[in-house]
Amino acid sequence: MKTNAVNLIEKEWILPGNRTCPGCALSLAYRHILKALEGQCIVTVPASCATVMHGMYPITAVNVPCVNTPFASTGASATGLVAGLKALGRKGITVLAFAGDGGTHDIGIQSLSGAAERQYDFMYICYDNEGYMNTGNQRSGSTPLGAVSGTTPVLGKQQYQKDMTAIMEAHGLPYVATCSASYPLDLYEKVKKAKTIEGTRFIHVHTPCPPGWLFPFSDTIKFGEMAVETGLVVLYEIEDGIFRLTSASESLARKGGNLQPVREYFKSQGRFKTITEEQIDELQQWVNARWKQCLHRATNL
Ligand SMILES: Cc1ncc(C[n+]2csc(CCOP(=O)(O)OP(=O)(O)O)c2C)c(N)n1
Ligand code: SF4
Repeated sequence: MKTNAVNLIEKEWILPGNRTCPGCALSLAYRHILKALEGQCIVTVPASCATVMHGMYPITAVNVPCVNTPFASTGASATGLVAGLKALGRKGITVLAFAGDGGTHDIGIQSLSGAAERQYDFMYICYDNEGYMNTGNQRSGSTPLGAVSGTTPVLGKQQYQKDMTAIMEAHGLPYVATCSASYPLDLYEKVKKAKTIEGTRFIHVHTPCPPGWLFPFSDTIKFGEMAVETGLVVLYEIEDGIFRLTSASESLARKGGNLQPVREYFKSQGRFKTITEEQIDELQQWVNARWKQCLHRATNL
């Protein structure tokens, strides 16, 4: 039976009173990830908003064992945990690496790539708030073209986002997927599926961030949905090379494949205050071309 809001597991592994901002999509995503793993995991987390959420020893808001690892070594830390569990003969525990886009697309990419190439048996989930948010929003490899940040303060970022999921797919992984915190049941189902697969599994989760993106705290879900409805984020999974659109992206494709224009998404966030009409047009063309490729690749339409 498909999971819905009524039959979703009730137990919580994220306790009340954590230190994320109001409207934080990272905490919403993490809540559903831990539900899907039923708490049977050891997490390794590099410096990030997720570390802040875990809290300072001996007080924590997250009821699973966690290693705080240096920024560049999340992949290496995960391989160590896998080796440790193997040496102890412990089975049924997922090693989960949970890192931001700065810790994944940029600073942690070499240790992640090495671990994935060796096919270590762990799940890596990157929550993507499109910047180094814990330190006040510096630009990352995943910050969108045109976004103003602490390190792109005047003109906004001049480069496109790095497609981390495509990079991980190129490692020949048994499972890669994209998700959005605005579609938590899709995320939940994907983590549940990934839990049963052996080898390195990579899941990328889009997690809007109100203080970094400069929109009201109450609009987190709306912006996550807009990203999917415009095709800026496409929800899919690739299992043993088979590409499937899922959730809202699958529905959009089935209803004729018409995306919402991207303009409103950019115009309603403070971080895009300097974006030009040319950049919006460029981004629209980029989205259209990528969506066409996805429709072409999808095996489930
Ligand atoms: C080697 C190293 N460099 C810089 C820092 C400072 N630092 C801590 S968290 C952080 C931002 C992390 O960004 P990201 O991985 O995107 O996660 P987010 O904060 O957005 O959750 C930085 C730069 C650090 N802890 N270690
Ligand atoms: S800065 Fe953004 S990602 Fe970090 S805790 Fe606040 S809302 Fe969440």
